[in-house]
Amino acid sequence: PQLLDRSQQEELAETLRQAVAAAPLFIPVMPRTGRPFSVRMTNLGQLGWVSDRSGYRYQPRHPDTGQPWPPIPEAVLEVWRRVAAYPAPPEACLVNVYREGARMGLHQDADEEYFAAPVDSISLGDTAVFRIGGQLRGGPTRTLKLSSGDVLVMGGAARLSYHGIDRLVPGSSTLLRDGGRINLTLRRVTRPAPSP
Ligand code: MD3
Ligand code: FE
Repeated sequence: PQLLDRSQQEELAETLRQAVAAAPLFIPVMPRTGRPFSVRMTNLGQLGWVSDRSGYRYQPRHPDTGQPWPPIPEAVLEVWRRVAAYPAPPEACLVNVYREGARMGLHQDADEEYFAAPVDSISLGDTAVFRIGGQLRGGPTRTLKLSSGDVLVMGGAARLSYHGIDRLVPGSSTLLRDGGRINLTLRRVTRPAPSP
């Protein structure tokens, strides 16, 4: 809880505004059906997660602009170094943008080639009701609120747990002028090269 103080949150929100200007938000769609997500996304880093009619995958370029994703900001890499307890840097930073009414259904993060590194997430803006279960679909779940400045580290057995966002708590934060929530999810996608 509250790993980032208010001024760090404000600075990060401003940095993300600049990144989103270079790598515009897009609305992912479900594979096969083409049903749109209620969350808008973009990515930072060497690899970005995308979903379209052909499937889910990581790719080095923005699907609309064809440009490489902007770099992961130093302040975000610093959070990873503080909390990940993992020697190699993240390769992917998915930026999820929620407006009131947006949600994310229960899923596993399993599109990566490598699961030994944790996934870290940073929350900004309105509080979200986050749901987490075990490694099997259909098991018991519980909810947890994620507030602006909170950082969640999912490592070890939790790395493959089912999770999602039920809803936002509208008006719960003044960080973002238009309300809503931004979540950054930091991941290793590939196995890191052995270090000396
Ligand atoms: C638990 N994002 O992008 S972040 C996602 O708030 C995603 O936007 C949510 O789930 C969001 O895939 C939740 C917290 C999170 C991230 C990764 C996890 C929880 C996790 C990986 C494994 C288990
Ligand atoms: Fe996820």
